[in-house]
Amino acid sequence: MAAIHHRHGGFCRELKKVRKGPFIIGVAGGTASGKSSVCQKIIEAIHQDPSTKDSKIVCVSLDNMYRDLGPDESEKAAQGKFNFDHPDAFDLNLLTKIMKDVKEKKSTQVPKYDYRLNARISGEFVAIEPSDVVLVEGILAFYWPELRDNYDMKLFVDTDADTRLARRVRRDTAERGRSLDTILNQYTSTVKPAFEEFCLPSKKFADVIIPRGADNTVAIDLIVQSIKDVLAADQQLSPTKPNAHGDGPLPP
Ligand code: UZR
Ligand code: MG
Repeated sequence: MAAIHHRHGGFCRELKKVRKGPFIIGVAGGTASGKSSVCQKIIEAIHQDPSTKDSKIVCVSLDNMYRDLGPDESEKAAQGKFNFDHPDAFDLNLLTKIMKDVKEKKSTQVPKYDYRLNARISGEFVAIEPSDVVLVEGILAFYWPELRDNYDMKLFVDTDADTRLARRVRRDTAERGRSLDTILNQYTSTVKPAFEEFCLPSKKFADVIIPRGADNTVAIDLIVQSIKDVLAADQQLSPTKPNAHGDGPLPP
């Protein structure tokens, strides 16, 4: 975090920790805890505030980072028997590459994913442009140290398991074309055990735990305020970048 000091009546800037790339926020939590909604609310709040509306903020979802499955695995997935909640289901190479691009403020591409087919949509990508703030959300966003170590802030969305299961049932029937039976089988056989084995232990890495997810407007407001503080500090420390009001850089 940057600290700005006045010395000898002049303007002296002292950088305690230099952060060259974007401000990266990891957002973890169990399935259907409200991770995407929390990210959406943060993005909306930053866009709505006149002082930060021109800042670039983007969300990268680990849901798009599942690896391609082999024929046997695809067959299992179609029957609701493939474990998508295990770290092995993800493409760690892709994750690492996207993280590297994001950190270096390079444009990058994230594959599109189809939950109905349990597969990436071949040749279709979402472009991620260089941004000032990057949210990285997913059940296992804190799991791999090589990913976790990039975050400047870590949020864990902590919603009760019964609330999450109720939401998951609604979402998977409405949006992912699943039967109630498949959802409940998958939940008890893989989703819940993997949550307890891989996701829940990663809560200890969180800086902020958000109970009740996106309903927790007080927590979201506090987080948004600290992101605005970071953007304002970056603005003052970046001599070439005009701020949201179009003002020039500060005098040396
Ligand atoms: P969130 N998932 C699928 O259901 N199908 C897929 O093809 C890929 C992922 C599920 C995954 C996990 N588990 O629980 C959930 N299963 O998506 C993570 N089974 O997404 O964090 O939005 O709930
Ligand atoms: Mg999600």
